[in-house]
Amino acid sequence: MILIGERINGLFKDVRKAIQEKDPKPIQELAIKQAEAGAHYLDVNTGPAVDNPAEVMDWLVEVVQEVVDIPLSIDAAKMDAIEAGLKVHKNGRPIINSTTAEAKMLERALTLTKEYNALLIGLAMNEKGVPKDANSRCAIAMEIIAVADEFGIPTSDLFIDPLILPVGVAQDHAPEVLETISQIKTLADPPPKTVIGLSNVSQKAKHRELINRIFLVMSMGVGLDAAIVDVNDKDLMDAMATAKILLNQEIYAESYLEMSRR
Ligand code: THG
Repeated sequence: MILIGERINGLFKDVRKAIQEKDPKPIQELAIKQAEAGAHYLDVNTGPAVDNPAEVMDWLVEVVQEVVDIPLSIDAAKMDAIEAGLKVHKNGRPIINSTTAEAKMLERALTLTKEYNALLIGLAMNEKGVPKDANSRCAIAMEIIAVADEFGIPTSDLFIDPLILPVGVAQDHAPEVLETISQIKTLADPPPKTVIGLSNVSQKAKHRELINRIFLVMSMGVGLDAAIVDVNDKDLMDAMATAKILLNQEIYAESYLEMSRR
């Protein structure tokens, strides 16, 4: 499993406050804590409440790179903000998070993917929004895969995100997302990777950690490759380690859980 740490996101109050006060400290502490917990990438998102997202993204990326040397997932709704992050990114290959299948945005994202030797997350949504059923999500994924291929981007550099929504808002989407994850693998050879923003599933719900944990292992069971998660949630990480054993992705030993922790 490719782990992308979710915590540096302006959706979180502490991060929003640090951004407003231009205080690098809390952000750098979160970066170190997630890298130490085993994150392979750190997602970096300014949050929706800033009026100069490109400037803030530039600052966030610089601040994070002062303390960790893992690559970043540059997460923004506006491609200008993503490009600002890519310009200053220096550790390995960044992830562009993300593009929809909307033609203009997709072309710009693919151009940046090439220019910065990045990986790209393509969302299973277009100008009309997120469809419910797996077949429609896969059809959109296929469009992204086809255009990426025209741009000469290897499918293995592409992540498809079926977009999981809060279970309290769109419960009927959850099984469709699982079905999408399993079908994506049949769309191309080699197939693209799959990724989800796990914590979306439990937003506004009461038993957040339990819901996250169960949906992660269900998604792993249908072939999920990567997830944007709270890598500091110990029960979540234990559930993941156990799922890897049961999926025969790691060799079982009595001490597998201790070995998975660091
Ligand atoms: N797909 C892709 N990227 C994504 C998402 C996705 N990036 C953002 C998001 N979804 C994944 N990251 C988060 C981060 C935080 C939360 C959910 C998903 C979250 N935050 C608390 C909340 O909103 O209730 C913050 C509250 C607090 O301050 O504690 O739930 O799907 N490609």
